[in-house]
Amino acid sequence: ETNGITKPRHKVSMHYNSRVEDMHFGKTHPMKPWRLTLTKHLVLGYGLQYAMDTYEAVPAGKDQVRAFHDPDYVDFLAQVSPQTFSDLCEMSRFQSHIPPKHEHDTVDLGPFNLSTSPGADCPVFDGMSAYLFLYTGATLAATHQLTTGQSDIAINWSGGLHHAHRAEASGFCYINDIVLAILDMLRIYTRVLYIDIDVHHGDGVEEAFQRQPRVMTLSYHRYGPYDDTGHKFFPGTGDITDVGLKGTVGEHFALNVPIPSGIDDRQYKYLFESVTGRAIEAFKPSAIVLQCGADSLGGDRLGQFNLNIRQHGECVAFAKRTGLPLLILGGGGYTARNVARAWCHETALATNNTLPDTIPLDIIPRPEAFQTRVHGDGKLYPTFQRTHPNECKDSELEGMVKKLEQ
Ligand code: V1S
Ligand code: CA
Ligand code: ZN
Repeated sequence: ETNGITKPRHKVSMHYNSRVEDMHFGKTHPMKPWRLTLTKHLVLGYGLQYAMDTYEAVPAGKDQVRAFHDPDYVDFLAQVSPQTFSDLCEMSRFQSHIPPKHEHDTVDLGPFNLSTSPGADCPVFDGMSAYLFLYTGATLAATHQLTTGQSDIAINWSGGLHHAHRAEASGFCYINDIVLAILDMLRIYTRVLYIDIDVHHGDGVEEAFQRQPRVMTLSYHRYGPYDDTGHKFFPGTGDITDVGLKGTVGEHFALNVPIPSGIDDRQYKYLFESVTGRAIEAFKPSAIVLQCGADSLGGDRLGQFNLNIRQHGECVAFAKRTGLPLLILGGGGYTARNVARAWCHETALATNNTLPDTIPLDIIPRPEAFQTRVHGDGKLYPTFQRTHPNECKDSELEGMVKKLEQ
């Protein structure tokens, strides 16, 4: 025992490489790898490293990434930098991947939906190639720990990038580490359940396994009609009627739970536990992958839900109670201090520890990130002020659960 932190009976491993922290997507870009620095500070500050094995991740190999992605795309990602981008774009085999320009496009897109224009969703930035192969390497190492029976739960907070497609970056995601992990798991496990609590639809993972009855994908996300700016909430897919590719053996092995803005803890608990519970009963998975995007928390810069950290964590606790091999991944999350709080809390849950609400400010490197009133008063579990009016009606949520049961 150290710091009151104890080792659980089951084995937990965390996979990480601090080099991902130095990456900058761009000044105005919401994705801040610095949130991973803050997460590390909390995890180490509370002493959770004594409750699990920690591994320094190494980059994934190109061959491993090709298990899902297009070989030209993998070559491009392996070589791309702000310096090489325009030369690579000139090469003929990459030209065919340039998307047609749309009259509403605000940024110039190169091949594979990549861009060097400021404000692009998937910018090309310094060190990007190293970053992509590192977060993927961490996920594959975590997966290997599970499939070889060395861990019961394996964690990679730098992974969970669910929007990437076979030959296209999308929504801050370049390599779909989740798809690669599930493909690896299918060698060992008969059926894999993928659960996605990021506020966005897990479209890349769903699409990759739309014909695969051994993988069930289940995403909870903000979804709704066009807003006043004429946009849908990104990526605009994941309606309740979307249940996998019709007419294939994969039909009915995708589930989508589209949710209006402002959902609270009680309503989310009801939805998550009824739908996930029934999915587990019907599908009988042999392992679970949980994408823990923290942009479903209240106060997120992009998200529109009102979840508190404890309810976000309840989803992890629910998956853990199945006792199945569990891969825990990060994902979105754009209010860095709250991302760090949630993922530290969930690391504690994975290792059967309970943490005091008072953050050990005296021993973490950047206490001011959590200390001031606007930064949450030095607490691990602040109550978020509601920022989005609750548009969820209990009766409609009940109707949704009934619809999904069929
Ligand atoms: N919402 C949102 C949002 N904000 C941005 C953005 C803002 C500033 C920048 F400098 C660059 C990008 N992009 C978006 C979304 C993508 C959200 C991705 C979520 C990822 C995840 O959390 O699920 C997993 C890590 N993109 C759009 O809304 C698309 C556009 C429609 C608007 C933005 N422009 C840049 C492209 C087209
Ligand atoms: Ca989701
Ligand atoms: Zn998201």
